[in-house]
Order: sequence, then C-alpha cells, then structure tokens
Amino acid sequence: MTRPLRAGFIGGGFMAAVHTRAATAARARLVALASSSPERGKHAAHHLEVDRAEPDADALASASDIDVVHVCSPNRQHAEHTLAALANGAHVICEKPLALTVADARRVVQAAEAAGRTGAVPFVYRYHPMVRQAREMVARGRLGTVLTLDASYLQDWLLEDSDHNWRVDARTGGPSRAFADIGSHLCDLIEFVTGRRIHRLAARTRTVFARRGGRPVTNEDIAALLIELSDGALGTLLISQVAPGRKNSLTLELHGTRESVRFEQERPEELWIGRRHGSQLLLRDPDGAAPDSARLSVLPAGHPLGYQDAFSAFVTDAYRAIRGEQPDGLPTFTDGLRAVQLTEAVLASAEDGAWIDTPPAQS
Ligand code: SOE
Repeated sequence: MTRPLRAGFIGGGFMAAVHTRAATAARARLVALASSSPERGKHAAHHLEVDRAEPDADALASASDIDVVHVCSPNRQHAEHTLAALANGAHVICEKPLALTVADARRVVQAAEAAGRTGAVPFVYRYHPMVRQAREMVARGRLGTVLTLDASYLQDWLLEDSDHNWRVDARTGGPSRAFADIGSHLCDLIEFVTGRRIHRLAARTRTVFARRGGRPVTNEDIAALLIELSDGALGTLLISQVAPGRKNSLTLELHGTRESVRFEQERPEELWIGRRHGSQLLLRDPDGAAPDSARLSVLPAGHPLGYQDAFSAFVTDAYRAIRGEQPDGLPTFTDGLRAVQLTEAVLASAEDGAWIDTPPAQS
C-alpha cells in the first residue's frame, strides 16, 4: 500500500475547507495550514482538523514534510505561493485564477514543468458524472454537429453594495472578478465537453456598484459574451454575481444537429437530452453509463452526488497524477493558463468593443 500523501494548505476560508475535506476523502494526511495571520492559521487548523499551523505562507511553502500544497489564498498571491511551493519540491493544487496576468501564469506553468511536479487547478465541474456523460455523447457524435450553445453562471452573494469580500478589491481579487471567478469555470466546461476551443469572443462587462463597503470597486459584477468555437458553433454566455435567487447556478446547454444536452450544476444528477420528438431526462446511474461517468459515480443510482463529491474526485485524480498516473480530464496548470488567457481576452474586448481571437492551444 502506498503511504498517504502529506498535504499542506495556504488559506483558511471557504475554499480551504472544501480542499481539506477533499484531501481527507482522497486519504491524505492534513499536515499543516497557514493563513493570513498566525492567529487565523491556528484557528483554521484547529477548525479544519489539520495537524499544525505554520505562522505564514513562506513557512508552509518551505516545510520539509509536505508532498502537496493546496493554494487557497487570495487571488493576488496564487502565483507567488505556487512558485514558492514548487521551488521547495512540492506538487501544487492552486485555486483559479492561476495568476493575475498571462505572463505570470505562463511562468507558473514553466516552473512546474521544470521542477517535474504536478500542477492542477480545480475546474471541478468536470468531475460531475453527468458532465462526463455529456462529453462522451458529444465525442461519439450522438448530438450530431454542435451548432449553438446557451450557457450561464449566476450567483447572488454580491447583490447589495454592502456585500463585500476580498474578491471585489482588484488589488487582492484581480482586474476581473465575475468572469475570472465563475465565468472561467463555464468556459473550461464548454471546451472540456465540446472538445473545441473558444476561438473568438466579444464581451461586455458591468460593475454595478462603484463602491462597496466604502471602498472603490473596479472589477465586474456581470459579463455577457458572444463566442465562436473553432468549428463555427456559436454561443451566448451570461455571467453574474448579482442575480437574485441564483446561488451557484451554472448551466450548459448544447444544441446539435440531432440532439441537445443540458447540464445544471445545482441538479447534477440529471442530464436533459433534447430531441425534436421524445426529449428525455437522464438520471445518473452507473449501470450502463459512459465509462468515464461510471468511474466517477462513486455511489449507486439514487444516492445523490454533489459539489463536494466532484471536488473530492478532482483531488483524488490530482493525487493519482502526483503518483505518476495519467487520469483522463485532470485540469492542469495549462488549463489554468488558458483561463487567464480567456480572462485577458474578455477584458480587452470589453474595453474596446471588438471581437478578440483567443490564443491557440499551448501558447
Ligand atoms: C465564489 O464565487 C465561488 O466559491 C468560486 O470561487 C468557486 O470557484 C465556485 O465553485 C463557487 O463559487
């Protein structure tokens, strides 16, 4: 039996809690955690049942007893914390965005390659069995040729001007918020499920409140995109963190020449199959599912899997990659770089109103 991986965590907020639960499910030892202050680190380590707190991120990144570092700090520090952990020989799972600029994201990708370490980014919606089912249906030609796609990612936790978080401050959150935070998930899923690149895009963004909590806000609450995939399919994307009643509503609907599919993240056990005659709601059932979907279907039909299960499946696959396996569909630092490239394209298009060609693969 292989020994458990020793995991360290930078950050002590909502995402760190999700990461520690996933690492436990993936049978890691939770060795150490550092947060924004020694006190916060101690509190979070205790609360999340991590063995010890380190006083700061530098101490955690240079610890000698950690195999994999989970970077869940504010966006501005992702690249710096990842580079420090890689320099110390650790593998890294880094929250998105991998960096705030394409140049920095590229540096991170190159550092992981040079160090021969695994780098993964939690585009975790890839890990819902019904997403894999949809992907396989597209790959096998069940839909015919994909003509259009209709996608959105809507939340409401920033609906009011009193709603505040480090993400709304461009200095800690970055120049893009709604797109970088949740639109990036949507674009990753579109490229993952269709197997096609978002070739061109045109974007409009809107910042609803110029100030929140008395402080200026420059990054966007809303982004609306037109996209064209590399095979000519056209799509519309609506991304908002100010949509009342929508909590974490990611939907992806593809229309092919024969069939359509629709996945809703808040109803992850279902896949709608649209047909001119006889549309159908497919329920998750490992029996008879596409192999990749069955692999991730860790509970029998009727025992619902959700967000945390998808996250745990992602961390399990990242750990398999660390052990030298090659799990299909693992989102790596290259996918993290891609998301930063798309974010820059969205901001550039929103700035000058033009269609932007996105960079080709691996550039
Ligand atoms: C906050 O918007 C957030 O936690 C994102 O950062 C996550 O990536 C998303 O999965 C849920 O919402």
